[in-house]
Amino acid sequence: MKLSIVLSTHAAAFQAVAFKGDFEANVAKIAGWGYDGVELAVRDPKLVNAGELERVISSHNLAVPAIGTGQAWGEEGLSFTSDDEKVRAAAIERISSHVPLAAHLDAIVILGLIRGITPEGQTHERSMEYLVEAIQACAAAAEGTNVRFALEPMNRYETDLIHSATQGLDLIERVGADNFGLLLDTFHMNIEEADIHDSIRAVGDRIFHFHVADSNRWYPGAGHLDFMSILEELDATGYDGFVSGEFMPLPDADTAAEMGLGFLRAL
Ligand code: LER
Ligand code: MN
Repeated sequence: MKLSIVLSTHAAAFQAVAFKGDFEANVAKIAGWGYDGVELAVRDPKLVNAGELERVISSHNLAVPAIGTGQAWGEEGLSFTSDDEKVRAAAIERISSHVPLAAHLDAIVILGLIRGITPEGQTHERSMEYLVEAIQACAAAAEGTNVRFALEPMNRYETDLIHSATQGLDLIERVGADNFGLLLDTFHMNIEEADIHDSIRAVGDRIFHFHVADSNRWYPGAGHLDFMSILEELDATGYDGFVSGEFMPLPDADTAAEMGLGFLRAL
């Protein structure tokens, strides 16, 4: 099992990003604990020095399995489903601008909060149409590259759009692109799925990436999820990607990162 943890390239407002601050020192710590990769949270690839980033990461023998993009929603309000055409276009443009960096790092591009929330006065179906169009545009922008996009079903308290694996699979049908799949996150699945195992099995080879946090969004082992059976189910799908820690920096970021890794390795 290849394990990674989320690391922001800049200070991040999203509270489940465990590591913010000094990038190189954090990469060194993550490698030192024995993680195999770092999942990068990048608000805008323009603000990232790709050469320097790659130097730091490869000097610690780490992979970058995925790039998270949600800060563009959290900090700039970019959204695939805004009622403002300019905002939708800017969101598509921003996600498309991740393709060269993702291609270089061989990383999945995550579509999480960038899908937005249905604005007042707009129907849910209109949001879904915008969402499908936006993902199709991004998928087309990555054609001819190795880059794949993974939409993350997220719990009802964060968005009204795509909560479950079933809804994610319907969206895959509507989008109709081979380079589009899902990111499953145990924290969200624990809230939304009737049965986490059935959902993992149903998504199967369309699982492009996998997030772990326990039921309380602390590190795995700190809550009541049965990670042994969850990871066995994931393995049975043939998934050979990373299992990526995205949990609260509690009781502090270093302790959470070490405890989560220790718990998962012991399994
Ligand atoms: C992002 O990966 C995620 O899981 C969301 O809960 C962000 O708010
Ligand atoms: Mn997640």
